Amino acid sequence: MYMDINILQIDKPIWFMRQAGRHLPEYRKLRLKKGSFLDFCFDLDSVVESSLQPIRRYDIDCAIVFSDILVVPFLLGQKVSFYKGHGPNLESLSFKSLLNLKKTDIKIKKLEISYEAIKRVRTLLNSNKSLIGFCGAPWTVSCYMIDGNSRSGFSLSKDSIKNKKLDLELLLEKLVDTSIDHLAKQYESGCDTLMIFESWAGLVDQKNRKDILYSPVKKIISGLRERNVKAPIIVFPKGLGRGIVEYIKNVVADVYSIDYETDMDWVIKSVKKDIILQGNLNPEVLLRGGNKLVQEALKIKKQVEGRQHIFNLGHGLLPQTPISNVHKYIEILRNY
Ligand code: 1CP
Repeated sequence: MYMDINILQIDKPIWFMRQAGRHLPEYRKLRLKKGSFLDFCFDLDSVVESSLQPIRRYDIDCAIVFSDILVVPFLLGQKVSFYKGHGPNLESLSFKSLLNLKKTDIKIKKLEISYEAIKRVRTLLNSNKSLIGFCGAPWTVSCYMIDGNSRSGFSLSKDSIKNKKLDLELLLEKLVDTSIDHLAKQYESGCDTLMIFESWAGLVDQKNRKDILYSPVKKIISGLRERNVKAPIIVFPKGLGRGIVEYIKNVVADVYSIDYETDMDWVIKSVKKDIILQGNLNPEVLLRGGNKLVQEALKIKKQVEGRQHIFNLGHGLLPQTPISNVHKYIEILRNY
């Protein structure tokens, strides 16, 4: 598919992780029409509408396809449920069963709705806006597959690095293949930019990062390039602190999203000027607003002067964030 634009062709673009869903009243209203979260994710009109809502509200530069990183285990046949207020819950399975999971035609059909939604969003989105497709990085997705939920801090997953590393690596391989397919299909359907969320990078100790974090993500990126996917790829390894610099050296991507706990000044000093960064306002600051928001917005603008940069948060937009704060932040970034 021919794309007019991608995120790197927009001057200092602005968007927010988790901009769709969560804080918008129009999303909550729409969400009420469907029962389970997955029913919502696999309903064409709901996905199209919720992906476009933040663009209509804020006229920001990028839309992200409404979906979730846990559609991948679902696609592999693991039962996934979302309970309101408790987050996701995945069927408890042994490693052997996890490794035996296979894509089923029924599940693939469901995901076709996401790809159809991407085509529809692309036709409805102004041609100067970017459309982002995404998936979770293999380690982060495996954390949910192994532990079933995030309540115990992924103790089983951490334990598998120590005691079942070979099994874990086989699971990561499986997720690499499925993620390449899923991202390539999003690209072919009209996403001009792709993002890989590694929300739980910080759980992996230094000596295992090469095998558990870097290598699977590198394989996804090279697999996509082999399939002629030309979209810029944003990676978001959250929680590495200063380890982000080693990550940048090891994983060649187009953009690195920096989390809110990492000092942007320090990252900028530590990497070459042509490394493109995204982020990293603390979502709490956006939620609270006031003077602190103004100061932080001016600070990030100054920090990235003279660099190519993507304005965003250092993690997802929080559900209680007032809409007026989001408007204020965008206004400062664009006009002050
Ligand atoms: O009923 C609801 O509305 C459920 C809330 C919800 C929403 C709105 C979930 C459940 N997922 C989503 C959408 C979603 N998730 C998007 C698309 C919307 C957008 O970006 O605006 C994206 C990109 C995600 C990504 C995602 N899901 C991540 C990575 C980013 C991050 O926040 O670290 C992770 C870890 C998930 C898992 C997940 N899905 C849902 C929840 C509540 C969680 C977190 C669970 C936990 O760890 O406890």
